Amino acid sequence: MGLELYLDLLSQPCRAVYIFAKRNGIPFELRPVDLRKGEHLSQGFVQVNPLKMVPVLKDGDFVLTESVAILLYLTRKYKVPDHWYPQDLQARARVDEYLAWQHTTLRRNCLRSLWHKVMLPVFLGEPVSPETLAATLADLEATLQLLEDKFLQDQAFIAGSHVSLADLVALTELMHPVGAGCPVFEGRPKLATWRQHVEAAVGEGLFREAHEIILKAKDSPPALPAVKQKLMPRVLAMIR
Ligand code: GTX
Repeated sequence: MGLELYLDLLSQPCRAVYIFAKRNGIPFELRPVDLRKGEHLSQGFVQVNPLKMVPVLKDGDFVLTESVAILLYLTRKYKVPDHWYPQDLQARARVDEYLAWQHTTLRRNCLRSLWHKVMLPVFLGEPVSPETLAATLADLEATLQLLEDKFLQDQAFIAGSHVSLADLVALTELMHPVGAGCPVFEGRPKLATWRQHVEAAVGEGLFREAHEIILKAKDSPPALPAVKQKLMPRVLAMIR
């Protein structure tokens, strides 16, 4: 059996892995896992990943979780262009720096903005107080500012003049609040130009295809009560 990727493109880490594999012509079998149906909690999936999360890579008997580890595995196993994870010591360190920073900052705030603005009220039928939503969106704004000032500065891409894993991870993160209808790029010309550069480097068709689901997240039908009961504690733990 070749490479298998267990993904739901609703999830940002899954979109980064999917786009990276497709863009680099890495052959894989897609194993779709529908989070909104709770498929990641099924016995079959738990045998693959006891953490009950996507993305998961399976390469024969080797199973790997965590999107950053998966992306690095793919860059090392396949001959992908150097710019994704440059050999140059300091350019690579810039990519590592962003990948280490994003988990608890940009990713967290993008995830929270999607769930507080759209998924909790629409999909799980749980209203969010205006104060909570305002605080979430303020946190998002503060991290966007850091992305611009500290990581992007006046460069075309986070690691300099070429697109890297850092840009792919960052832009897939920003598409969460975009999917929730947040005006992430409005009044931020630097970020908007960077977005165009990253989309062009990734391929606009592939980028659009990977993000179709998140751009329609607002139209998610309400969860069935049994699914809601299973998902609710996990979602709350994830976005606290
Ligand atoms: N650090 C991990 C990575 O980068 O791979 C994080 C992976 C992760 O958070 N996966 C989420 C998951 O599988 C998907 S993204 C959030 C979508 C939540 C939808 C829940 C219905 N979460 C499933 C879970 O925790 O139940």
